[in-house]
Amino acid sequence: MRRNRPTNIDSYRQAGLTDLAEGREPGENERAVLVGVQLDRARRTEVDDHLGELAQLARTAGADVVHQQVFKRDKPTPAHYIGKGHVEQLRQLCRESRADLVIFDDDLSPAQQRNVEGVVQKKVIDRTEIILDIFAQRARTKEAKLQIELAQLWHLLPRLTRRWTHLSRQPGEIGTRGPGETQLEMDRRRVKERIHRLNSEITSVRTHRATQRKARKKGAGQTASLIGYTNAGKSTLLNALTQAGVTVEDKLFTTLDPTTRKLLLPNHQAVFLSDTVGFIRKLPHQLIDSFRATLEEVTEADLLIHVLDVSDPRADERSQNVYEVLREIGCAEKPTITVLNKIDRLKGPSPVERFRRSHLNCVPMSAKEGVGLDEFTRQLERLLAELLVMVHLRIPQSQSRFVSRIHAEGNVISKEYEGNDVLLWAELPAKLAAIVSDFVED
Ligand SMILES: Nc1nc2c(ncn2[C@@H]2O[C@H](COP(=O)(O)OP(=O)(O)OP(=O)(O)O)[C@@H](O)[C@H]2O)c(=O)[nH]1
Ligand SMILES: [Mg+2]
Repeated sequence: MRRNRPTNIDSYRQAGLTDLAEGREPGENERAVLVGVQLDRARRTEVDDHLGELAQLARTAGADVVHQQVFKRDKPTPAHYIGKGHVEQLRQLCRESRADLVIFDDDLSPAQQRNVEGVVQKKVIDRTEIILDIFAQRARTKEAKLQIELAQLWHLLPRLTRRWTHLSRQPGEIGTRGPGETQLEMDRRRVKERIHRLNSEITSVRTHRATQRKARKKGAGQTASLIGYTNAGKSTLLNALTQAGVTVEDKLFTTLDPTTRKLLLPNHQAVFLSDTVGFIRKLPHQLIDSFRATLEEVTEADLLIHVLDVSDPRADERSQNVYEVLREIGCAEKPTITVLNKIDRLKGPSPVERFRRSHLNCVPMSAKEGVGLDEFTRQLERLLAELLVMVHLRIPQSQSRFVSRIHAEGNVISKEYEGNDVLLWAELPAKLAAIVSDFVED
């Protein structure tokens, strides 16, 4: 969001509006007014907390927050979201605080966005756009860059269309054909072509990643993904466990690209730990779609490590947000360890017991100070040992005690006899699978 660093959205959509920012030296941060809306029965504290997170997002994107405003409304209006009177008020506010842009905590429709921009005469963006902007700034690898550009273009497409059509009145009227419309068609076509090209580039990068993942799987060892709300301490934990040297910062979305490190457990079992992109309340859909490849680390993992910042007063809501995303990618039922992180920051009554009641396999921890790592490793060993793995076995009759044990502790999928051998397909706890590994059939 710094001037002179146009994002894709900026260059396509905001070309005219960025120049409305007067009196700011090049290189200076943009001055932002944040807008929250307290609808009907929403609690004020909740709106304030969400606005606090928006302020963090704005700062992460490189803006200076000069004012935060909450408007009360029974329900949003189709034209301006906050209603015409409030938009006027907003225009005044922007003038007084010499703001360059307005950021809404709620998502605006393309029409609402354009209407508010029309009155306020400042760039207006919503939560989704600011998250997309941060991702665009932070993307480092080719894959992440492709994914974010794709997400931005999907977000742009309806806005591009309507931005131009609002200049015309009725289809067929004077001025609805001609260069404006041709330009629109060309822009739309260009964006669609680019989306198409990005999709095929992403597919080829994905194939490469899938091959890498397969190679890793072959080398045995189970996989676990570190997941959680952004800034919860996932990378700090990965570093504490494996000296991975991943960047840790008190900012949102520090990690975009997955880093995988091997952790050797005390029982000599190896597990591959992947650090992944953080989740956030209302993670834009375009991002979930585009980051599916990155999130595949999560969907393919044998086990999840949910890092939760329990020193955050909104920890319960954060946990729910994480589970919403997990449900969306079909991973909510995976075996999970919940790391109750940042206990060093807890003041007052400890929420640990409360979380233990609502979350499975909890480990209180301070990843930063290395507290709780031993208990975490023990839990990880225990859960990995319980995981079911599919095996194909050929067991000689002389070893039939193993067949009985497999029936008792695992799920037998199929069983056949061949000469003196028993051929089995079965799901077994990893521990038992290791014991019978001599009988694995190729
Ligand atoms: N006090 C305290 N701070 C912590 C702890 N763990 C992490 N932090 C701090 O929390 C901030 C975020 O840590 P990261 O490890 O970057 O968090 P992350 O979950 O990887 O964040 P993203 O990659 O941005 O999603 C940093 O300032 C860390 O130093 C902890 O146990 N205690
Ligand atoms: Mg991180």
